[in-house]
Amino acid sequence: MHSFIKKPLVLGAGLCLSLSSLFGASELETIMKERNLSEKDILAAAKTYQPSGRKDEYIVFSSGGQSGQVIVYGVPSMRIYKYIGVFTPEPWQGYGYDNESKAVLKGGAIRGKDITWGDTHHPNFTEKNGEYVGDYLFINDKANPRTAVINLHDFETTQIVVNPIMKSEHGGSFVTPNTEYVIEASQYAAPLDNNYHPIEEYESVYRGAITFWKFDYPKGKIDEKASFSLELPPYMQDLSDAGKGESMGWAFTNSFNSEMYTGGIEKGLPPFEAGMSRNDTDYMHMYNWQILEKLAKDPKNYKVINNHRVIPISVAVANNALFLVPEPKSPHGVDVSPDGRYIIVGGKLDTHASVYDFRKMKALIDKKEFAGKDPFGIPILDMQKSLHGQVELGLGPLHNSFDAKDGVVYTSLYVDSQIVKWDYKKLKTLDRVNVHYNIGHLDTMEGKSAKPVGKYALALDKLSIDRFNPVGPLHPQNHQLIDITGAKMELIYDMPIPLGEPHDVISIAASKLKPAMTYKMGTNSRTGEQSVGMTLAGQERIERDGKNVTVYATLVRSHINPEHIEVNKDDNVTIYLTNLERAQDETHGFAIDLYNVHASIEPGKTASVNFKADMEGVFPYYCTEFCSALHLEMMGYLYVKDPKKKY
Ligand code: CUK
Ligand code: CUA
Repeated sequence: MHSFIKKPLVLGAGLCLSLSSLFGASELETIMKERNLSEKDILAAAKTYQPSGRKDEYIVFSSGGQSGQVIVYGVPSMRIYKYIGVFTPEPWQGYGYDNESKAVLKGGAIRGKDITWGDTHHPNFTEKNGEYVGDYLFINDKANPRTAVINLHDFETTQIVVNPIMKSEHGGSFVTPNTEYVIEASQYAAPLDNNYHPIEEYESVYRGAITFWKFDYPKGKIDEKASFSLELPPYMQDLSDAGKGESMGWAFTNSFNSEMYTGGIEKGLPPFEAGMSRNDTDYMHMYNWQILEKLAKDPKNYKVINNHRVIPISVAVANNALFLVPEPKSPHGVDVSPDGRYIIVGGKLDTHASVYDFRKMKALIDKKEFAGKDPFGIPILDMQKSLHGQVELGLGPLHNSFDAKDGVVYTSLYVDSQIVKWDYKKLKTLDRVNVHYNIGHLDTMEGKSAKPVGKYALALDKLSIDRFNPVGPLHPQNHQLIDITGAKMELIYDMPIPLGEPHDVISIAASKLKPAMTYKMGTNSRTGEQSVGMTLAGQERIERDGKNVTVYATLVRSHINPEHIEVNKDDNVTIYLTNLERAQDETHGFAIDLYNVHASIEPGKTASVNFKADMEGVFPYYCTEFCSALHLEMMGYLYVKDPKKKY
């Protein structure tokens, strides 16, 4: 430590500075000694620390796992900026409490049942020519097959669509290069209809599927009617990726139960895990959505299941739109290279990553040279003839993310707890770094786009074990930041994630995001349109129509108008709340005590709350954001009178 102070410190930018000329050398030395910090630690801190007011260069959108939310944080600081309510009510944002967001969550109800949680996995941006646009984000719910649209104009969820045929999914939400479709692949095979079918019908009735959600860009919404699906064998489809560049029009989906094993541990049969990993290979599905989209226009090419168009396997095969390629058993991630030529597959139970060459696969298809057919008549390409090559990376390769440097990719090793840097063209490993512990996904900056930046890698570690202060048996997960600019990868930050299992992240240059600071006055943020309840100063009023009471209220520092609302017991009360502020960050909240009512009203927004006044009494209401020195005075009273009683 002593020698470090005398030695010149080499800073990240290659700048050579004598430390003693920068700081009181003795003070830094003392802190380093007291906190037991090495020179490497000081460098890591310098690479990640943001002085107050300094902005991050990249913004990361992370799945919030079982919380059903999306987490937004910055790189390199790893500071968390926001949790976005997506599949789950979120009180701070009024998400699931005001009428506008209730309508969004209602879109996620399944067969009439409200679902109040989600298992979010893969966030993805809208794309243009395979590059991230940064105006919308999609994320899937594995548990309850759903896809959500988040408008990055205000970082609010504006739509949830329910998959009409799947009972489980995983390979969502992958976006085609010009956001033509958002791809959602099923996971556990199940009947596509909603009826009971015994497991004996597994091969005849249970199915996988790919749904192509049509994104209506001008509306910023998924068009459910224009969306369709492709039927697939019951192979337990997994992750997916859309082709780009020379593989434009194609998409790729892994699977892990080509055995079509149906379990039965309770009857003394081998468990699923054994039966599903018997074969040496499983299948990568390769399908052409440009052909399928044309097929879906003609009723003779599809069947209708639950009011949704589904193209049968046989139709896809007859039109050269569906093929299988063997891949090492129980694969996981499938990632298309930035130029679209190579497809990299990680095999959980294999030490290799397999690099497929789309050009070779396409040539086999064009020549109709197949190695065979699966039981459903799908042509199978020869594995060796499809491969560019395989590289031994280590134990449990899962996911891949690309570098700006041609041919360079980073792969997570779940079992080895490492990230490997390697060259998928020259088929050789370059470097490896330990992570803590059991990494799932990883991400390099814009690393899954057609123009990866690289620069930093994020390791999304499933276990943190001993990395943080203990907080009970349920440990936080660990997102680690790695500097990948040099020849050696350097771990520079650990961030505990206290919210679900954040499977996957996607990163974007902060400069590409252009969020609004306030709303146009009277905006219903979930539709983007002017609210019917927009109320300007002087328009505040209470209207009664039989038992329906509608309040048109405004909020501005530091009062709510009106300050007294009187209704009869069992009235149906709707309160429109317009925040008249034009200054940024002057959000007002609105709560009615004891009535389970809350809303967040950002400047310009109109939100509404609705409740049945079924409790008699006096109920204070107030602003829940500390918005001014007279914030506590920003209040009023709701009076609920029983019309049958004399007071
Ligand atoms: S999955 Cu979790 S580590 Cu859902 Cu993308 Cu691979
Ligand atoms: Cu408005 Cu506190």
